[in-house]
Amino acid sequence: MQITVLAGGIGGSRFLRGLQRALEQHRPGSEITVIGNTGDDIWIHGLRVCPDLDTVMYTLGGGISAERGWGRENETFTVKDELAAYGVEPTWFGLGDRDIATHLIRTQSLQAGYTLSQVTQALCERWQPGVRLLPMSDDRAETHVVVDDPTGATAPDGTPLRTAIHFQEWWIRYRAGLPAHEFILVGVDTARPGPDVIAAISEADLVILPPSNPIVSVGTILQVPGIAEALRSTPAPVIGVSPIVGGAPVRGMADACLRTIGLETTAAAVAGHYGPRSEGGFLDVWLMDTADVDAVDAVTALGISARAVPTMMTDIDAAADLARECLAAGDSLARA
Ligand code: FO1
Repeated sequence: MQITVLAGGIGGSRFLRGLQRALEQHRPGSEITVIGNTGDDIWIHGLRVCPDLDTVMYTLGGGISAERGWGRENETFTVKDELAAYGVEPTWFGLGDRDIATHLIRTQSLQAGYTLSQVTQALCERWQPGVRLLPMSDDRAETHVVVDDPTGATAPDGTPLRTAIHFQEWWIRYRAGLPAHEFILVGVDTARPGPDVIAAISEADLVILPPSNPIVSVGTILQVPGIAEALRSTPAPVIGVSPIVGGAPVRGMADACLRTIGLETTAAAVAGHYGPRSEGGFLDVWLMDTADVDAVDAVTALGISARAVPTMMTDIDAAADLARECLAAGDSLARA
């Protein structure tokens, strides 16, 4: 069975670990292709950092920091502290010493002319994540956030001046606490889907939208020209899992992202945002947590089949149970 997952960082990676476990038990020989979000990518001290690709690679490769959910286990931040001692900005980004090796190889390889897809494949040779990890694009497409100027600068008429900061600065330095007026995917107009990305969606037996951030992770992937169209038209069932449980994001700050585009922080609102396949949207089935069982009717009324199942991935077994629910939902559609 060929399964394609559009994934962001921590939530998507945790889901993927469960999916691997579920497939080992129920569909051995299946293959997973992950289309990874590269909108979070950033140049830091001359190094190209790809947070969501690395989070998937480290999590599935066994190198992730379980405590943080990102970066390496047994990490130290000596270089970061030394840079700060020189007064070099940014000091807000958690650049780990072990992590720097990944960024050095990636940066040197990109500068030698290799594509991000080729570099990612080479890095995965070491980590053996057990999935095919495809960047959504080999072209630069970075999420920037339009905010009121953090210094409080105003125009002559007293209105706050707006500025665009990199998503990582908004997310890490400001903890998504600066009201975001808009997300802009810089470079997306000329970005092309990475090699094999469209085929991974069109030729899949099942496509899953895991509980990643629907705006700045899955939403970013869907903005790369050609990808949304491929998802709308794939013959494969498309199953989504709500990242919102009981009116709050399970992790991260997706609520701040939903607010920016005027969506309420509910499982049903996110389902509506993705939309039903039958009306040009992306979802055949929407899995929400049992805490949101009351929203099943509202989502069904949108034209999306909805189920309430346990979605809290408290450990790999729980993630595997959730993955099995996705497989079952896909089966029920494939037979239909
Ligand atoms: N997240 C943080 O909250 N603080 C950090 O200092 C931080 C550093 C970092 C370094 C490398 C990396 O791959 C991820 C890192 N993240 C950090 C997580 C990252 O900002 C998020 O995982 C995604 O970009 C948003 O999902």
